[in-house]
Parts: sequence; structure tokens; C-alpha cells
Amino acid sequence: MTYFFTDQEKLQYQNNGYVLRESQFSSSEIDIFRKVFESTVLKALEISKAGKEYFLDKKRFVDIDYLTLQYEPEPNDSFLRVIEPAHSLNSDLDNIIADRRLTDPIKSILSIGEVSLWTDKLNLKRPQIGSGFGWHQDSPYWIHDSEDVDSLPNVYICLDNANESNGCFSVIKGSHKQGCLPGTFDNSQLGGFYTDKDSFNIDDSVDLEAAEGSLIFFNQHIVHGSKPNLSNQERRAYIVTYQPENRAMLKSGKIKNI
Ligand SMILES: O=C(O)CCC(=O)C(=O)O
Repeated sequence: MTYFFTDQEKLQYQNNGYVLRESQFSSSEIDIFRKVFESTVLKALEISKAGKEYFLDKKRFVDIDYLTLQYEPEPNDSFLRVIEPAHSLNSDLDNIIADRRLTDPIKSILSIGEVSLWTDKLNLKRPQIGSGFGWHQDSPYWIHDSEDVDSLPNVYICLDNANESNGCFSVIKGSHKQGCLPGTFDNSQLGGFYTDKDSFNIDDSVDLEAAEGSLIFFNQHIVHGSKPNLSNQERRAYIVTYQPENRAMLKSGKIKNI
């Protein structure tokens, strides 16, 4: 069984900057993923105590070697928000990273036969607590570390049903075509990483409401973000980013061919 993009999906990806594939993983597979997810969160919290804590724009971060933990803003700053790179904490994630349902479409996007890992993130958005992600592109975060920022496609795995009330993933359709856009210049520490609102059209935003087990493939240049989780439902996601084979990962500099 192969999962390569159809010609129509390739065209959609080129034109819109994303492709949503629903029902890719079964409920029982997603149950297992959630257990892997939560055990990784517990490991992260455990080792966080030994890490180096710092604050950017009042947001709490902890670094342990090349692992970065990002916490929710106060008063929820004991709750994790992002764990990156997550596979370094839990080798069970390796099976997901290598799953052909993720890697075949990525190979279609890159038009190549073999890929390696660039980075992987567990994004938590706990009920009533999970904060939103402002509009941004991934490429400005990576441009100084990657030799080829145009070859870093992402796949987002929905671990919970996601809709507007629990902060589903949203994109600005077609915004990837403009490459790296200017950031906001608001004198904050992280402001440069949020996309200047005058450089894209908010009317092109699409809320990608998707059921658990769906996959969203998206371009590293697409402007994207999500609202806070105001609901009583979890909104967990695992985002994996690939690149052509034999290239060094973000942060660790090691090579992880798939
Ligand atoms: O999880 C989300 O809703 C957004 C994540 C995101 O924008 C990111 O990790 O770059």
C-alpha cells in the first residue's frame, strides 16, 4: 500500500499550500498515539526540573541539551505548550515519524525517494488553558539553520477532533507563494517571528476543522496559527517536518534518515 499524493493533491498543495487528508489513522491507532503523547509529556515535565529556564516576552521556556520545552503563559505556566524535538524523549515516536501515511505524501511534495527528519513538535492545547498561536510562518525560524528552507514540508497529525472552539489549525490559503514575509516590528523579543498583518489577506484564512486521525500537510512558508482552546476538549497535535535524506536535524545537528 502506498500513500503518495494524487496529481490533484499535488496541484492543491502547490496552489493552496496545504492538503487535508481525513481518516488516515483509526481510533485505536490514535488511542495509542495519545498514550505515547502523554507519556512524553510526563517525561518532559520530569526532566524539566534539571533544565535551564528562561523567559521571552514573559513566556517560560526550559532547555535541556537541545530539547526545548515551552510553557503556557502565567498563570498557567506549569502546563506545557510545546515539546521540540519530541522524538528525543520517546523512541515510540519513531514509528509515527516513519509511517508511510506521513512520508509518502512528503516524498510527493519534495519529488524525491528518501527523506530525513528536520524536527518534530508535540503541541498541547489543554482544555480552557491552551493558548493560541499568532499568525506566523515556520520558515523565518529555520532560515538561519537550514541549508534549504524551501525543502521543509510539515505534516500535522490531529490527535483530537479539532474545531474552532478548541483551537483548530488555521492557514492563510496561498500565502506560501510569497516566501519569507516580514515580521512584526513591535520591539518585543519574539515579535519578529509573527507575520506582519499587512503582508497577507486575512480574508484568505481557512479554519481546518478536522477529526482525530486526520493529517494536514502544509508548506513551511504558509502563514498559519490557531485560536486558544476555550472548550472542555483536548486539542493535541504532533507536527513532523522532513527534508531530503542525509541532512542534519535542527538543533542536534545529527542526521536521522527515515
Ligand atoms: O498547533 C497549532 O495550532 C499551531 C502550531 C504552530 O503554528 C507551530 O507549531 O508552528
